[in-house]
Amino acid sequence: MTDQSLSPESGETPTHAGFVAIVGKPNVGKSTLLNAFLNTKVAPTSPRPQTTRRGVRGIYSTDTQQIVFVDTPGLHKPKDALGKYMNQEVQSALADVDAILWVVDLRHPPTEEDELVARQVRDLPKPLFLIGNKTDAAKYPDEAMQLYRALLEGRTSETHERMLSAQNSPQAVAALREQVLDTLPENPFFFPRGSASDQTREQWAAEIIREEAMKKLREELPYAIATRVTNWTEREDGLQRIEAELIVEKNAHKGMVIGAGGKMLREIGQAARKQLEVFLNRKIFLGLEVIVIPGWREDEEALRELGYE
Ligand SMILES: Nc1nc2c(ncn2[C@@H]2O[C@H](COP(=O)(O)OP(=O)(O)OP(=O)(O)O)[C@@H](O)[C@H]2O)c(=O)[nH]1
Ligand SMILES: [Mg+2]
Repeated sequence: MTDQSLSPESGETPTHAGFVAIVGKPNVGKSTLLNAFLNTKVAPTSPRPQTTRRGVRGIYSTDTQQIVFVDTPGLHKPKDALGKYMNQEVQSALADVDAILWVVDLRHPPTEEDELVARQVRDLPKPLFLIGNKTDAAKYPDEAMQLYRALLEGRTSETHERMLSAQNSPQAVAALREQVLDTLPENPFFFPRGSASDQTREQWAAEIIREEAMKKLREELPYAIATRVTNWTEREDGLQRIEAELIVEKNAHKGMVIGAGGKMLREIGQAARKQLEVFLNRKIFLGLEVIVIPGWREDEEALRELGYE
């Protein structure tokens, strides 16, 4: 039933609302697209694959329509319990949503991982949008698009296509958003108008810190890091004091994250603080600590404790 506190007006106008999953293999630009849809930073993005771990929801509302975008981790062959959790996030998003955006990278032809995604979405009886991303950097976008399209051969349900640059073409992103709005079923709003995400501010800030750590660390380390905010207080003069932990798997990793003379941790902290200040429009004090939870990526209980459940 319509919850009056959530519906825009108690008048006659019917509202349309729905969940829309953004899926695809790692690193194709799903989270960048989500942030572009909302004109703000809801989800972490980085040049490294498997940046997104959790199905983050980003909400876009007009007076009478609401899209709840569900950003998902890149579908891949999982190597550990964390990877399995990430793929389950994709499966549950696909099962629950009203429409699907399948994002592909037009700089390259499809790979096995794209085929894996195609098999998951091809026969779902929901509107599907094939989004060819990174047109700004693609040499043969039309040829690539054709190869991705071929992976959907035999599909019988509603299908749309778009080629765009999530990073550089706000107009194309807005046009796509309009088209997605048109597919929404009649429903009351799921979230209050004005909310941009279902994350708490602590979860969001922890993701920004993890994004900066992922960008700066090398080799296996970006994947062996989790982050959590342990304390957030506001001083009388408005300064926000945020304390957070970077969790690593081994003592040896701890030293690498801290770096010589604390340099690496300082750089991560400065970059994260700058981002947080831009988005919160406030002065921030960010205190970071590195702690070890041995083998957390394989430890179901630790995963739950870190919010991967
Ligand atoms: N040139 C170009 N790069 C882009 C575009 N969209 C995203 N990128 C870059 O692609 C990389 C991956 O972007 P993300 O948004 O993190 O990709 P994702 O699909 O969410 O990745 P996972 O969460 O790891 O699955 C980042 O370096 C982005 O800056 C685009 O339109 N053009
Ligand atoms: Mg992502």
